[in-house]
Amino acid sequence: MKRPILIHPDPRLKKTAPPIADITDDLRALADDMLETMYAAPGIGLAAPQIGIDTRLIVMDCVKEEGAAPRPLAMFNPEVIAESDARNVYEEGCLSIPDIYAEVERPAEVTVRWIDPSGAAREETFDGLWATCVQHEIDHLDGTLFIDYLKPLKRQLITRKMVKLKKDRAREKA
Ligand code: K1U
Ligand code: ZN
Repeated sequence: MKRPILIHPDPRLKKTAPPIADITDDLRALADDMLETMYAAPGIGLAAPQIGIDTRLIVMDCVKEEGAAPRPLAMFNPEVIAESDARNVYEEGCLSIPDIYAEVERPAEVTVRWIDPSGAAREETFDGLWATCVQHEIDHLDGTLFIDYLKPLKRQLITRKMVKLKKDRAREKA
């Protein structure tokens, strides 16, 4: 089932989500809903707080090549356990901040540990877009948005735009 995505500003996007104790069938179904929501958006990642769920679950699939097999990942309690000194700048977007893109600098490579839907512990080193995306998604679990890395004035301008967008959308619905 596709879920509605929260738009910034929203207090639910600014919280630190608590860890998951057990991978239940309900959480596996939530991961499936998040993947469906992400692909439909379309996007390459999604974090549970973006659909108003206060828990440490992210999904992503950064396969971009036309005709390549998809690689959906659902990560419970993901954590960065190592990062490269080398940095990478990528123009990021966010499904909670539609149509806004800005350059953000982050570690070029990160090693992430997480629990997969079967309950198994996994570890992998990501680079390129995968590294950017997994850091962006883990940030969501800690209440951080990519605009938090921008200068305050730019962040304020974007926030004002989003307030207007939300008002316009609410008016269209009424
Ligand atoms: O977390 C999110 O809001 C999802 C976000 C992930 C992300 C994008 C770019 C850099 C870092 C993290 C998105 O998916 S925004 C949409 C997007 O990037 C995209 C949409 C369609 C095709 C390809 C990319
Ligand atoms: Zn985002």
